[in-house]
Amino acid sequence: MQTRVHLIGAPTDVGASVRGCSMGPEALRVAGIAPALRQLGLEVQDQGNLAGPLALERASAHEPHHNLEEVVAWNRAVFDAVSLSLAEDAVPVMMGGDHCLAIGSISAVAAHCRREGKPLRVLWLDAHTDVNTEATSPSGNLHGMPVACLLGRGPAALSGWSGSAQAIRAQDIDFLGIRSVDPGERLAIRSFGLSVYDMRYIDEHGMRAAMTEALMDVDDNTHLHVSFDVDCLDPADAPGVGTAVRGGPSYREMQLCMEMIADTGRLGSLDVVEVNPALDVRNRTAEVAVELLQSLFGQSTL
Ligand code: 4U7
Ligand code: MN
Ligand code: MN
Ligand code: MN
Repeated sequence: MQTRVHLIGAPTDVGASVRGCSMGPEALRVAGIAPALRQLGLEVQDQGNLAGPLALERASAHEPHHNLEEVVAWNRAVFDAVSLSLAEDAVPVMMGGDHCLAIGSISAVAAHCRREGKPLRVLWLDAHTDVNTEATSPSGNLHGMPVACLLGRGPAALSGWSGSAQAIRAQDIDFLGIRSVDPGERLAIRSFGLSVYDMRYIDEHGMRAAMTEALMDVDDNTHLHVSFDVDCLDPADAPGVGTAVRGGPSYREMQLCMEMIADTGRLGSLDVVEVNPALDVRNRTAEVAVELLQSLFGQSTL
């Protein structure tokens, strides 16, 4: 893995209806994300926050995509920042912010991989599959649709950014920790043939088996992008999230997941999203996220 890490804050909550994850980047800084990674010998540069529009209260509740214009603006900034960081040979860490920012970050990563002729694999750690479309979304919130956008099923304004209609192919992404799937998402999972390691799978086979399979096709040349939605964790460990779902992986299981990713040595870019300090208890969720990132970047006990 490269030793240079760029921390990039994207304080957006325009993709969510529960406000507050716009405070996420600062919560991660207060939890010590930069020193925690420096301790591992990484060269860490905090680039501060990107700028973008606020989630304004307006009569948008009936639009099919809430705050579409704002989500586009944020993602343009994210796309540019991630592109630049990858061109400088660093590992960009997008500190969210809500999960809509993965549209911009993964589109930039996909474009980079295409230029470099590198295979891309995406690991989506989340309670949700985020593969809703305008037609299936129960909420209209774009943080529930980034995967659909990346697979070429989003609104035109959020499509084609990587230089191809689909930023990623269905076989390039694996989901882990899933326990909340909307009816329309279930159909999308089947029709795309998405690889989903849901909580039942983890219960029956264990985190080790699930991760071994999810990481199977990662080779020496692979760029691995991890999109870490902190609501993947059990809400007992990570209460500061807007869309909590009971029954997530334990703290230990999540540590193993991160350690196994670190073992590949292929981590090329990362999103850490959906930390919502307004709902948190004494910044516990950001602290847990930082501890997990230490494992993701290679910390081991012995
Ligand atoms: B997150 C939801 F209906 N599926 O689309 C939706 F349950 O980025 C939740 O994973 C989406 O936190 C959660 O609104 C988005 C809902
Ligand atoms: Mn989620
Ligand atoms: Mn797979
Ligand atoms: Mn998500």
